Amino acid sequence: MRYSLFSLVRQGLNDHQQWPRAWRDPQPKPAYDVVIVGGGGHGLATAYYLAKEHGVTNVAVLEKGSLGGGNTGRNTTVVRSNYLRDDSARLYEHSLKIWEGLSKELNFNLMFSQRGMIALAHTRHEMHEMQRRLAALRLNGVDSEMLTPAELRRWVPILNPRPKPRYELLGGMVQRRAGTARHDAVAWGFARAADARGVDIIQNCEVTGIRREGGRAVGVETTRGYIAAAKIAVVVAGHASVVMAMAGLRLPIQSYPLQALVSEPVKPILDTVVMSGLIHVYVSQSDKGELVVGAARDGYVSYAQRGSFPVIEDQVAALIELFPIFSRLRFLRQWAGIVDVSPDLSPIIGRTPVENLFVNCGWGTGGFKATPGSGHVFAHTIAGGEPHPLAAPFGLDRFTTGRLIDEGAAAGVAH
Ligand code: FAD
Ligand code: PYC
Repeated sequence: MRYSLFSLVRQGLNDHQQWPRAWRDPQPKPAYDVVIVGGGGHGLATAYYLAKEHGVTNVAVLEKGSLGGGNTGRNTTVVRSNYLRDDSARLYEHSLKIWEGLSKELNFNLMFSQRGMIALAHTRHEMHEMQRRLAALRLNGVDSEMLTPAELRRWVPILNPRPKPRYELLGGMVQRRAGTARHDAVAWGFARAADARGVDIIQNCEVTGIRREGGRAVGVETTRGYIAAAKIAVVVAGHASVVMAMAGLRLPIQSYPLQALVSEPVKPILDTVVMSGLIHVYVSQSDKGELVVGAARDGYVSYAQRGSFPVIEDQVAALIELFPIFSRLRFLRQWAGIVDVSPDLSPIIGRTPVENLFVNCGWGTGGFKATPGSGHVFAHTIAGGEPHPLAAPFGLDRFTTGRLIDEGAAAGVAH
């Protein structure tokens, strides 16, 4: 079929009119069975699984801004499950398995791309850590393999070609089922599917207080009035301490900015995700052609959700150390999200000392990959009042029992 320029413009304009809303825009009701605070991927996934798996549909998701405007829309989209500890490997692998069928389940293209993720080793210590992790992953049935320097260079020929680079390449570890997904689509896909099952998604509705009667949480104060709730689930990532303080609880969480940046789009040059813990940078290429680059979190706790030049300078220096070919690339945007870091670098999922108040936080720099799995186990925990078996080790009580899940080495480059 041939189109004139005029008919293309006319069709473009016409076809973009009167689209149905992907989700409704309801007024908040006076009361719900479950109020979820936070309309990021985790909150929306929780709402979806509450409705789908547990038949709990009298649910509101309250979001202070727009859906996915927090870390969900600010992250660098790496999805993987190659964690060291048994509890973490099981939880993240549960999530990765859901990712593998999620576009179909939600009937929404999440652009999930299992292009693999390679972690580089530049020191003997890193090689030992990887070999130890590989053994643990195999015991947990999670795919991963070591790569020799020659295999690395065959797969990623643009790695620093100098015979004696400042950071030697001793080897690497790849998870082939790892990859990336389109972050906004994850929020939109879960939102549309939750809405279709009756969940009220309410944007521009900030929770400003949590009302308690004795030891029970009974509702939330919001910028759109008071909403009563039989159960309240707080899923606000970097703002977890702030919101939980409204219920009188102090969390073992520190909040830091984590920055990232993207380049101008270029032709396909990198078909996997590459991460260096030592040099502190990771990079992948988006489907648009942009290089998506991130690095360590800021050195100081802060709620300042913006990029800064010193961090960007370090990121770019590290990038060029690994990939000299990018030295003339122009960068287009930089930004930050506020990440919620727990003492053992593992999430907190479950009940709290306040009855009917649940929390899901502490994913730090690595929760995007967990979005579907986190929502799935959290919904189970809220619906039944008892932790899902995969979530049970991640309760708040571990900071008093001492049963920590230390993911210092496997949590990614960014901690
Ligand atoms: P969010 O998406 O932040 O959602 C929480 C929502 O709560 C926000 O929309 C916020 O507006 C809302 N909220 C806060 N306070 C209130 C209130 N009082 N009332 C109502 N709503 C409120 N993870 C990976 O796995 N892979 C990566 O490659 C990766 N890269 C990252 C790169 C960067 C730069 C950043 C910042 C993070 C990265 N992460 C990554 C981490 C990941 O983004 C997060 O762990 C994950 O997205 C958290 O999802 P969430 O739904 O819990 O939080
Ligand atoms: O957890 O894999 C990760 C990650 C990559 C970038 C930031 N976090």
